[in-house]
Amino acid sequence: MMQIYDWATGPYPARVRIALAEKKLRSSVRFVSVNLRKGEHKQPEHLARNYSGTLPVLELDDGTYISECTAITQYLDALDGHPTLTGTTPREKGMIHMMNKRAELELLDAVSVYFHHATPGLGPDVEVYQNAEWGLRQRDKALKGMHYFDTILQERPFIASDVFSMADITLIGGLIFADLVKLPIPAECDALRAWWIKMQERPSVKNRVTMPEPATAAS
Ligand code: GTS
Repeated sequence: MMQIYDWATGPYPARVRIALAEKKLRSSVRFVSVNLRKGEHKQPEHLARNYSGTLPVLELDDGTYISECTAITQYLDALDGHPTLTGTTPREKGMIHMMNKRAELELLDAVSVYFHHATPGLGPDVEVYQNAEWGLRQRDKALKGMHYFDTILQERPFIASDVFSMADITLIGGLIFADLVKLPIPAECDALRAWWIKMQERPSVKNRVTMPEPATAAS
C-alpha cells in the first residue's frame, strides 16, 4: 500500500489530501505522521525520504519516494489513466501548471516564508534561522497575490480554466495557510472570498483532516 508521510493539519499536506479525495484514492494510502513541531522532518530518517526535509512525501510500493505536492498530485492524477486535475490537452496542461506555480510563488510559499520568518513558526528548536524583514516582505507579497487571484476569479470560475484543477488545490493550500497565520483575505477581494467559501464546501476540502487516522511514525 502507498504511504503518505504528512502532518494532518498542514497546508501543504492538505494539497495531497484534497487530491487523494478528488481522485477517490483515500483508501489506497496509509498515512504516517511526522511531527513538525518536534522537528522530525529535519531528522536523518526523514531527510532520507526527502532531501528538502519537508512534508508531504509519497512512498510507492517499490520504495520510491516522491516529494513536492505538484509532483505527487501529478502522479496520483495519472494513476488511473484519466487525469482530472492536471489537464489532458497541451493547452490545459500549460495553463494548469502556470497557475499552479503562480499560486505557489505568489501566495502559498510566500505565506510559508512569512510564517517561518516573521512569526514564532514551528518554535525555537526548529526555526534555527529567522529573518523577520524577509518574512514581512513575503507577507506583503501574499496579500498582493490575493488581489491578483481575485482579478482572475472575476473572469472565470476556477483559477486555470472553467473546471477545478490542481491549481485550485494549491490556491486552497495558500488560503488554509493564510487562515492559520491570521492573514485575512482583503475586504475588497469579493471574488476570491466567494470562491474560498465555495471551495470550503467541497467534501475533499472539508474532510481533509479527518481522513483515516494517521499512524505514528514508529508504528
Ligand atoms: N515545495 C514543497 C511542496 O510543495 O511539497 C513545500 C512543502 C512544505 O513546505 N511543507 C511544509 C513543511 O514541511 C509542511 S506544512 O507546514 O504545510 O505542514 N514545513 C516544514 C519546514 O520546516 O519547512
